[in-house]
Amino acid sequence: MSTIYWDEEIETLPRVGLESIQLKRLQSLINRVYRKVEPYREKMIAAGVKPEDIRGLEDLQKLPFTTKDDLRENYPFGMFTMGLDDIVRVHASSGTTGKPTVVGYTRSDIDIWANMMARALACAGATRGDMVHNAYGYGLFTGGLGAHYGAEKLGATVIPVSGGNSKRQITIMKDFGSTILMSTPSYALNLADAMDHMGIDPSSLSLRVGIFGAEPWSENMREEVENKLNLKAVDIYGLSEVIGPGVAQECLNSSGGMHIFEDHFLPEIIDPETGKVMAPGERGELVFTTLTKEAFPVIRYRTKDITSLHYETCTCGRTLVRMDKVTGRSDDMLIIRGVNVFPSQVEHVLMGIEGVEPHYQIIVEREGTMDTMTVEVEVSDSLFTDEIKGLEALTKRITRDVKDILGVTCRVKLVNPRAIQRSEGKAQRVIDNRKI
Ligand code: DLL
Repeated sequence: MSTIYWDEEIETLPRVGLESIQLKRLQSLINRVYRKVEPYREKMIAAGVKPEDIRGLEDLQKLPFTTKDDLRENYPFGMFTMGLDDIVRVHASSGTTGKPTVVGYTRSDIDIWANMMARALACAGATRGDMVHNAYGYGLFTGGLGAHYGAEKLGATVIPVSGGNSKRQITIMKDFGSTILMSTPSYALNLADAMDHMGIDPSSLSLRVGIFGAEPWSENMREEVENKLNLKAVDIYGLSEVIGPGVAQECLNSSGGMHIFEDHFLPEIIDPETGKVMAPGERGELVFTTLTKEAFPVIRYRTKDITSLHYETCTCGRTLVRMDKVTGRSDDMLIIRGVNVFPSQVEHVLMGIEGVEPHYQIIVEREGTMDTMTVEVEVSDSLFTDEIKGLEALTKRITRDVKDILGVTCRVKLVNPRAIQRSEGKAQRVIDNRKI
């Protein structure tokens, strides 16, 4: 097996071959789910669709969507296709509102997941010789265990360090010779900060690749992390409802975008308003149907993540479709005085300005009937100790750039280095006080 592919045969298959595998798997899935999961059957009956109506991949569009609300209404195990005897693991995604979403895996699901993660790691350039420093959180979150099983499957050596205790992480990185860092991009920056404090030069470590995901991060943030940690940073995407991490992975010498492991996860892009399927290249909401999962398959699951799909063969040789970086979630989109703002756009503006640190928060408030947006951002040590003039100029520059690029007026608050709370997992970028 070549090191750049975990499964070359499937990853470079001409698309007609791939589509024929997808169709067979889709038909068998719909049959099984119709028989075994009442909420799916009821929705299909209401929509007037029967399993035998799925004759081609385009017939997928006849099926109703599944949303997080469907999963919540059937909390905790109501959407499983089988009894708990055959379920060997559950995970849950922390719901910020309402109940969490619970997902279940059979032994075969765990195997498929490990394979997908091994494919993701190979796609990111990992080999058996790597020392994988896994700083995704272990627990109900799928990041830690998902990455762990995949790295073991690949035959690499895993350090199951989980999130937190950054100083200890750096000592381990140094002593064990970690070559691949897996964490959220925001936690990777915390590690870079801690390294700086400890007076450790990242080029004295063995890190060569960072596999970062679980939250949106901009191209400017990529540059920042690459420079601060002296590694090549690639993006990994996934969500618990679909399997966890390892749904899509950016390849090391990417021509842009993350390869979706389409023989297992069938993607569509829809207009979030109308539900209409959009053409390749158009931006919209990503929807997934899982083709091989046993315990907890999903049909047309609306992720709320905004991206687009590209079907041209990649320079790496993979024929698997590529999804663009996720710019945000449709439910993360802030509407400030009528203007749509994604936190990632604010990040893009901030990271393009010298002296600004990659640590920020957006605070949204309502004053009377007016919504206000305050961007709180850390500035570098040197700037903070400089005269006031420099800070004033920087405040003006950020306000102007946000206005010019996003079309919205914001307040800017420059804060001391390390004033903004650090995350060990996913960073909280937005504090929306309007809801309270
Ligand atoms: O975050 C799974 C994961 C773990 C992915 C580790 C990558 C690495 P959930 O907690 O269910 O699962 O959150 C899923 O996180 O719908 C996106 O909104 C966001 N997300 C995940 N990966 C990315 C990414 C894991 N690369 C939700 N870019 C998804 C942007 C991402 N957003």
